[in-house]
Amino acid sequence: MTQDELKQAVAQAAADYVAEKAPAGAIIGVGTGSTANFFIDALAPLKDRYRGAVASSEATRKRLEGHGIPVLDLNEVEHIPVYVDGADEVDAGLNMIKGGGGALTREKIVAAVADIFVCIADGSKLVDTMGKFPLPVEVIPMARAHVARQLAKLGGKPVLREDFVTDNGNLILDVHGLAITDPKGLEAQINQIVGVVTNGLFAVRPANLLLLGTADGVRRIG
Ligand code: ABF
Repeated sequence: MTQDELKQAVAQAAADYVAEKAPAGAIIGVGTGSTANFFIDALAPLKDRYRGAVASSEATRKRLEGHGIPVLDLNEVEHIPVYVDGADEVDAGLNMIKGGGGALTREKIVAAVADIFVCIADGSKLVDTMGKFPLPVEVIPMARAHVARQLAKLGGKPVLREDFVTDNGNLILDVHGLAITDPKGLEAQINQIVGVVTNGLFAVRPANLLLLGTADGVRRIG
């Protein structure tokens, strides 16, 4: 199977899971990236069952609207039973690195509201120790150099993402060279740096379920 076929398989499994878990009329949280895009496509035929979706990025909002799925402002939504999103790396504890697509802040906000976080990924994303994928950190532009110095003190090598501005008008530092043995601790530590908006570690609120695409089918972990 190609990587896209693996992504499609987990996206369909996630749409089936949502149909099982989310009551009719529910609002679904929808993530960002190529795997999440396949999920949006799999959700489209069921769209009349749901009231709509909350999007974790402008790109996702456009794709949902392209399918005729209403997109709601999170401030008008009290309850999201399920949020489905991809990841750049995920470990056996369902901690994740996210933000390769730059949407980490909105993704973390929607994840915080959702009851269940379903991570969808092809098998290449499952790792023993996270950190090979550079950890994205969203920063307020005037704090870029300060935050970079503090991240270097933690042992990483921060690199400014070139020609990139987040949906929130901020910058991304991609931190290379971290071996993340304490994801929860590191997430909290980076959040303490003044000028950091969000970091791409999702460990304080990990996924509840991982649907992993493998050659043998979709593995459910969690
Ligand atoms: C988002 O999309 C991310 O947080 C992660 O950066 C990325 C994964 O993208 P893909 O599914 O294209 O690998 O979910």
